[in-house]
Amino acid sequence: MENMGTSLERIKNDIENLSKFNSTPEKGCTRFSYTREDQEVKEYLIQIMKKLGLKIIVDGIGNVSGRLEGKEPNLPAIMIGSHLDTVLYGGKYDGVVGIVAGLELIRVIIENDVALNHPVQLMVFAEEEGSNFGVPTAGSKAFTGQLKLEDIKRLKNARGESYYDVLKRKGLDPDSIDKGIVNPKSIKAMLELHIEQSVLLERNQLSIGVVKGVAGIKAYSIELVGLSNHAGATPMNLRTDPMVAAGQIISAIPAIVKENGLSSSVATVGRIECVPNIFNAIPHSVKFTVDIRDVDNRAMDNISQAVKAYVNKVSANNNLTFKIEKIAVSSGVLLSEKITDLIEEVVKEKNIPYCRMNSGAVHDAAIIASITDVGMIFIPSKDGRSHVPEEYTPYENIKEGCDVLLEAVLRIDKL
Ligand code: HGY
Ligand code: MN
Ligand code: MN
Repeated sequence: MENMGTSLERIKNDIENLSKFNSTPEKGCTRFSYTREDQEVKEYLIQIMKKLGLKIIVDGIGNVSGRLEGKEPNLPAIMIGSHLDTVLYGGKYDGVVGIVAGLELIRVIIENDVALNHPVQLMVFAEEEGSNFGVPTAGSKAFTGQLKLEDIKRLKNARGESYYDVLKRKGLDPDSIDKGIVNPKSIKAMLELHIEQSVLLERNQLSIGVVKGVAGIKAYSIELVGLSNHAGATPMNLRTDPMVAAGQIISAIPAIVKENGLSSSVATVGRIECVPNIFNAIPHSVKFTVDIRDVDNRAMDNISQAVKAYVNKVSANNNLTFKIEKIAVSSGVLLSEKITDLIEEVVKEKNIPYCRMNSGAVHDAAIIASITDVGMIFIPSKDGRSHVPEEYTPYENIKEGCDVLLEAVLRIDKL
C-alpha cells in the first residue's frame, strides 16, 4: 500500500464544487447551518457517499455521518470529522478540507480494496461556527451529550426563533437529540484535518502542524446601560454615556490579557451594537462581545475574571448599569499523545517539514476529545488569514495533509 495516495484532481474538484453552495458568491463563502445552501451541500455530499456505498445517518441536530464498514463491523469506528458551515463572508477551506480529506481517503480505501478491520465514519458536524445561535461546535456538543434538548428549546437566534423550531422547520427531529448521543465505545479514535488559520507554518516554511492542544473559549456579551439624551444640548458633565465606558473597556482588553493571561492567550471584541445608534443622541445602551481563548483553562479564567471586574469598575465610575451574558464556553484540551505521536511518525517518515503546535481556533476535535482519542493535522494558511474571503491553502498542501491523514488511519486500524 506504500504508493497508495490521494488524488489532487478529485480533492480540488470536491472543494471547488462544495464551495459553490454559497449565499454570498460576490464576497467569500457564506453557508450557515440550517440554510438552503447548507441543506443542498449536505444533499450533494450524501449523494456522493451513497454512490460509494456508505451508510448514511442524519441525527436530530443535523450532523451527517457516512459509514464504510470494515472487516469487523462490531469494532469501534475510526472517525474523520469536521464541518461544512462557515462564518459570514468566510473562506472555502475552513472545515471543508477536513470533510474532503475524509471523503477522498474513503475513495482510496475502496478503489484499492484495502480491507480495514475497523469501520471508517465520516462526520459532518452541524453548526461548528455557532453562526446561528452563538454556540460554536453545537453539533459535536449534541453528539457527545454536552448540548441537550432543553438547551435546544432555550437557545434563540437573532430573530428570536428557538433552535428547536428551526430544526423542526428544516425537517430534522430535535426530540431525538438525546437518543443520538454517541456511545464512546463505538469510536476507536477521531482525526481532523484543518487549515491552521494562522501564520506559524507559513512563517517557518513548514507544511504540517501536528496539533498538541486545542484552545477553549469563554465568550461573553456585555451590555452597558446609561441615559440617552440630546447630543448637542447635554453638557459633558451631565452625561451618563455607555459609549464612552465601552470605549474604555474595549481599549483596556489587550492590557488585561497581557496582565492576566499567557503569551498564548487572546481576546477579541468582534461585535458591537448601540441603541438607538443615531449620530445626534447619547446612546441608551451599548452591547459588545468579548471572545477569550487559550489552551490553558486557568489563563482563560483569570482573563475573564479580570474583564468582569473591570466592567464593574468602569460602570460604577460612569453611573451605568451593566449585564454580562455567557455566549459560549468550552475547555482548552490536550489531544491524545498516542494519536499525536502516530501522526508525527507518519510525517517524519514522509520527510515532511512539520512542528508540534497548538490551535488558537476552537474545533469539533476538541469536543470529541472528551470521549475518545483525537488527533488533528494542520496545513498552512496563506498569510495566516481565515474567516475571510482571502482564506487560501494551495491544493498541493491539502493533498499532502490528506495523504498524512490516510496513512494515519491505516496505522490506527492496526492498533
Ligand atoms: O471560532 C472558531 O475558533 C472556529 O472557527 N469556530
Ligand atoms: Mn473550522
Ligand atoms: Mn471557523
